[in-house]
Amino acid sequence: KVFINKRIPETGITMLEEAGLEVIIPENDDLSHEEWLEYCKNTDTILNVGANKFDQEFFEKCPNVKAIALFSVGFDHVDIKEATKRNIPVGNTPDVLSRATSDVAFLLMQSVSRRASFYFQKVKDGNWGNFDPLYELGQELYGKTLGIFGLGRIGFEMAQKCKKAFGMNIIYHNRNHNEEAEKELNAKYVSFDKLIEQSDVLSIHANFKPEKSDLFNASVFEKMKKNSIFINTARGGFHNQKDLYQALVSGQIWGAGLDVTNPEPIEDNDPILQLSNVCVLPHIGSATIEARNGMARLAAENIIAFSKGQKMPHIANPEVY
Ligand code: 8YV
Repeated sequence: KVFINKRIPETGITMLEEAGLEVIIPENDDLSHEEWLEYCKNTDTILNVGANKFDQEFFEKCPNVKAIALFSVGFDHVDIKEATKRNIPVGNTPDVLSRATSDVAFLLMQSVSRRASFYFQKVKDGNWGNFDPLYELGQELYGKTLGIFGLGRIGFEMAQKCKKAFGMNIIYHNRNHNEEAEKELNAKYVSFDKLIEQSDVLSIHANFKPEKSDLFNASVFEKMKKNSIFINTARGGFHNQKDLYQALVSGQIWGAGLDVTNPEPIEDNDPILQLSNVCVLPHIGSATIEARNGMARLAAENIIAFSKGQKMPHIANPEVY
């Protein structure tokens, strides 16, 4: 039995059924936390869509769970230590969404640099405006410096696009050196301080961990360039949204593009939504037909491997083996 809390692309469901597994998808797939827990208690194998928390409470209340396959690459919502301690493999969906997510980072960068969402809103409001040589001008990105925080698969794709499209210089800060990026993209490893001081566009592509909460806060925005654009398509927890708002209003930085917010969904009255130098999207990084099909396939592969007593091929806690 596999419990899936929300309908995923048919490819994944067909794979599971053809492997002889019984798939349980609730009619109403907008479950409350309690309803979700109730389903989890009665299943041993879970394919999970979204950011439901697999925390101490979960593991205590659902002692029958034997495997978790996430429909996401990120696993910051899972207590990985606890899962590993309990011998539970946690699968994820890397690679298949790297292009789509980096596309959104690239799109936000361009939208902000040319004020696209602001202008689109004006047109929709029936406010085309008169030609004004000085009004809300954008800035070009050619030859500027892209700083990547967390240069893994998604960061690499973003760096590659920016290099090709705008000839941008790439600097990055990461746990380890990324030799491929250094060789192919001439990317330069720099300290965190240098990253924030030198970037014209700063884009986050790291895995989120609680100790990284609010890493991008007032003291960081203060050190960034006045013309800089802040892009976050990773997790909203990385930035302090109030500090970001202040930095944007005071002109400490030039603009921001967010596909992830803090909290999610963003509050309707968040003043950041009123700013002309901001573009906010509702966490659509992986929202393409191609990426979501790939995610469904990888999650199904993980469940099928587990059901056969094999190692999950895409695993967030390989140490479980
Ligand atoms: C998912 C994501 O859409 O993969 C991730 O980590 O953030 C997105 O691709 C989201 O987590 C829903 O499962």
